[in-house]
Amino acid sequence: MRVVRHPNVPESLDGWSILHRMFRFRRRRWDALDATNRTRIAAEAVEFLQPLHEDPESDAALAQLLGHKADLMVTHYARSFDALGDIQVGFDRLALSDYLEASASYVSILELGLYDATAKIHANLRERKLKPHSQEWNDAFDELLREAGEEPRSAVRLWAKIPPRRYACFYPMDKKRGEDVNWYMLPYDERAALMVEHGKIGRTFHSLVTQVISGSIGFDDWEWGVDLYADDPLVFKKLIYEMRFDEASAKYAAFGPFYTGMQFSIEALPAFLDGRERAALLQQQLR
Ligand code: 76R
Repeated sequence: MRVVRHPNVPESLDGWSILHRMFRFRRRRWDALDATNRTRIAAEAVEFLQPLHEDPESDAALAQLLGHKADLMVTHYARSFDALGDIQVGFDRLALSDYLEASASYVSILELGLYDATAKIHANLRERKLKPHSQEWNDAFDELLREAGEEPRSAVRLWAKIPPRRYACFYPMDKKRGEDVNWYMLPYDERAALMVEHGKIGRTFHSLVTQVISGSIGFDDWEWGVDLYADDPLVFKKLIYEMRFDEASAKYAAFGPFYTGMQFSIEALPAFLDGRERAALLQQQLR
């Protein structure tokens, strides 16, 4: 997408369109249903969600949430907002929707921040003495950005499926824009240096947590969505606490509501709805 590249703005690589939906589950009403209807309604939902999970063009994942904010989080990945729209309508058409009440949602696009690469691109174009925002400058910019996006590591992360780890934590966040403390008024190099520090702390948790950062400026009420996935929920507490001391978070971050819970496979949806043994949920391995 051609836009005027301002040297103060870090570029990003953009991947999946993401829709998070949180629902309250009307368990007492569900339990009042007879077994035939429960089986039929649950099977219809599985039949809708499983192909979205298996399709390379999309993904869908479920998590049982803890606490009063919601009982079920449905995460959808798609290639476009249009496709997310179709998925939203399709889900709402399921008979299961009679037993769900939307309590929150979040719209974002998976992003890889490019503080480092953007600075390098601007330096490269300055060296080549291209006139800023001329046709040649724009073309060279697009070319360098495309190269960054084609790096195998980036390409994989932009279109990776929802991490199949048992514990999930989602929260939206902002970088502060206060009168005194304003991330967006910091010089580029300072922000870049803070992000390097942020990345260093993050990487000490590399194998313990899988993070998915999605940008939501212009789409939703906060600026980023943060999804964390781990095999042990304590990892979230340790990681997020540690980051609180890092300047990028300590001084500049503001957080929205946190949603925490356990992912389970789509095949295990009937077991979740019926409130069957936890073992039945786990038996269906996430993949
Ligand atoms: O993508 C990368 O791995 C490169 C380094 C990196 C960037 C650019 C990175 C690494 N993050 C980046 C960007 Mn992050 N991240 C958060 C939070 O709770 C808090 O205090 C903040 C919420 C966590 C827990 C986290 C974890 N990160 C961002 C951005 C965009 C900012 C911008 O563009 O201004 C936000 C909002 C954000 C927030 N980050 C990592 C992690 C972890 C664990 C890593 C290392 C990943 C790994 O190596 O596996």
